[in-house]
Amino acid sequence: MSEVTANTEPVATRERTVEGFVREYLRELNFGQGVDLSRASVNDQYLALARTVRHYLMVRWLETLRRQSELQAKSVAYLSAEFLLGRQLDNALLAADLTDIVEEGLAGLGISLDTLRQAEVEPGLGNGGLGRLAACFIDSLATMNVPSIGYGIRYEYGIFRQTFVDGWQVEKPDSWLTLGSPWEFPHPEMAVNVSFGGTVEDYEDDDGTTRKRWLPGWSVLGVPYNYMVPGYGNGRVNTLRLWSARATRAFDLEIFNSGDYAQAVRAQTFAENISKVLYPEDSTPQGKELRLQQQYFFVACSLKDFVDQVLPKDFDLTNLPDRIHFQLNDTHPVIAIPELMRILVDEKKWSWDDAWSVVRQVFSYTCHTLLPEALEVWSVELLGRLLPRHLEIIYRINEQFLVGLRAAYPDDELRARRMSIIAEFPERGIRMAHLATVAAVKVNGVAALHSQLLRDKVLHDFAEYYPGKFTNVTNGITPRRFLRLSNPGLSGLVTEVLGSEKWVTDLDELRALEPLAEDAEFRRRFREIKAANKRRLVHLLAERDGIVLDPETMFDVMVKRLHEYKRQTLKLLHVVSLYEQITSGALDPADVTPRTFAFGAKAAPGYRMAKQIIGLINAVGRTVNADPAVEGRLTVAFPANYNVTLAETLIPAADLSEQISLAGKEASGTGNMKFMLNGALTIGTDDGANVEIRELVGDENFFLFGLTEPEVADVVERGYHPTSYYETNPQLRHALDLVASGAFSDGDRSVFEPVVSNLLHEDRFLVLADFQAYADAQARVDAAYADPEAWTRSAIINVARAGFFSSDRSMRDYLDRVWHAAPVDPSA
Ligand code: 26W
Repeated sequence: MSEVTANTEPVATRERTVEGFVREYLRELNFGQGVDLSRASVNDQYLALARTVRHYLMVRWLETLRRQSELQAKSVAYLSAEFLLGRQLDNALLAADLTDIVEEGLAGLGISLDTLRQAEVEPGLGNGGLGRLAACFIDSLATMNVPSIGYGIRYEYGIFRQTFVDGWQVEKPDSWLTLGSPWEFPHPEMAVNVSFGGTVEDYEDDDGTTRKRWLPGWSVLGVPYNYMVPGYGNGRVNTLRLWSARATRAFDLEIFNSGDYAQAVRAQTFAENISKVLYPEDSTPQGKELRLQQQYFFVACSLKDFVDQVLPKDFDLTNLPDRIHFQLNDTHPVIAIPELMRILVDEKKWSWDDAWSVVRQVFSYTCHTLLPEALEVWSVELLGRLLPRHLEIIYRINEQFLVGLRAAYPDDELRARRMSIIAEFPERGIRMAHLATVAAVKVNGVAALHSQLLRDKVLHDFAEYYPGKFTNVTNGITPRRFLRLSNPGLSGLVTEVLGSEKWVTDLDELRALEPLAEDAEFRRRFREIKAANKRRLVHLLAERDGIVLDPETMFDVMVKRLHEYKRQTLKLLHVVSLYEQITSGALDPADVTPRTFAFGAKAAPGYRMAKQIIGLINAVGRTVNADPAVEGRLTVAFPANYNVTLAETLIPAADLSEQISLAGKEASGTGNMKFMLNGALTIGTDDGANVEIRELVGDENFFLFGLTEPEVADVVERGYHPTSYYETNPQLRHALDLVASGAFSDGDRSVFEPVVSNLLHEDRFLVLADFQAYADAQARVDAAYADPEAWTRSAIINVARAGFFSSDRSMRDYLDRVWHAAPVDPSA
């Protein structure tokens, strides 16, 4: 067979052998990467491998696309400003079932697969929970054969790389694209135009109706970059389509016409800025113009793409609700609502009412927060300047909404003002959560407690007005990445004792492990795996950060964004308190369980208190780790730049999972689920999905502490005085005094004064109120850890009952409760 004909056949069906792979790989290295093996750098080897693997998935991708356009089944479009994907190689190998072949083939060439794995720079296109959730969801949708597409932004720079200088966070750009990004498929020929600014005018159309015409001021191009989203073990490959901004041809023409070359180039840069960088703010919107540009940019690209490219040419848009559901991941894509109105009314010339009746059937909105300051409000001035037609449309939606509202609640102007899409104070602004709620088919929270609080508090008026619109879908995590790939030891054991890998797509299968909690030999193996995972982490941190840890200690881990409501300071105060007690002689070090207190957290660059807290954690670590008085007992580890890649080694190594947010503030948490699935026990408040974790494992397998949400509300209502806790609790006082004394800042009392004084005089998140309860719970942890058999039994029960937290289950819930769509038959 000649090379030419051979290449027209699907690689996947032909070359699934070690020899076949090696042939493909060398071809890619030589002809794709342009090097021969003897001269190939690790990056060359990695890029060639990635491209080879993606060839194996290509046939399935094309097949999925073909079937999708044939079937025209109801689909889901997940609109999200963030997809925090993590590394792609391992997941692609798993999905293509190629890991063994590739490992063997590479070994034969003297290449270690593991070395190539480490060469991948993770695409960090998200801040934290919300972005990682989106990545888990598209993995589940592909694995469950749900016709779906993810739409987002291809940021040139993802979440910043965190470094520490003298213990303080310093941000470095995340240039994840510089060494090449083999997983993306750019399609410049499919670019779409997106407009901004300008004015709106009235005109009369042919049949005499007065219509609106948007005369934009400027526009940019959105270039789609497609990414494969391979399902596990089902041959399906879905698409993630991320948009990159380019200057339009108009800018190029300006270069010729105006003769002002520099000005034209500046215009180009201006356009391309839109997808330049991910905003690193998590939960405090800054109201920046560029951010609104990003939001409209990706949403407008996505809707246009769906309507003009994905739908068949002759599609009757009145049938849109049977064909698609757009899921809005928080308020970031909510501008899609007026955009679809604009398309239908202005471009397709529909009546307002016809358009509204379709629009209100195709969007649903997921809220991911309970912090009032995290709900986006765009100033009318800004929105009107950038999107004048959309502002008009929003006004009209609001008018119509308020008419209905006033009819339902006559003489309740206060309610109308509370619920209006337009806020009047502190300036006129568009409340994006209200707009979303008015237009959405369903509004969901992300854990049972969170959804309850949305109904009872944050969106109470709306829940009353629209009964039936509100629902819950508890978050989930993909078992592929967060157990099967990240914890080979435990995965292997589970597969062995369950007799198959069915659990990878049906995580409830883990229930069958439960009786083995009583089996001493199983416990021994389970413990040995945890110990090996701890050694693996110790090795990684030594190499990556020069951190020296003792794998024999308890690994007590808190990893998540740095935010006051998450209360990293609570854990830190406990460390300081233990340190203070030992060094003052109040506590015999021999009575202290040897522990490694690990932190991982990025702070938003503009969040001063969060950066102070990072400085303090590092300062405490420096002092504690150097003090012989606590050697072998207390160690603080704070590796910089916590990301998905680090999580994959850190989480499987944890003994104790810290989920200690102030009750009523953490919407769900998903890290909590990852730890549970990997056999860590949780110390946590009654918050977010912790509530559901505890319900599943029982009080005896969970270290609960702290005020409950109603208690918090009560304390705040009656007036909270943190100093009273300081005055009446000597351990707490000593710990705070030690920080205030400058013990961790070379005697300089001013360095951490802002943290101490905030805790003493404000303490918005009731750290001091929960301190004693937390310390008591930690004492219970110590007692439990002292009995390894009982601890292991609890850990096994945690794993066995984690099935509920599979993102496959979350997807089933969305399909049933929100999307009213179903998987397609993979064989059809
Ligand atoms: C800058 C504006 C802004 C506002 C809110 C940016 C990002 C947000 C997100 C909603 C913050 C976020 O990631 N929330 C987290 O979402 C996770 C997934 O549902 C939950 O598990 C976390 O509890 C929640 O904090």
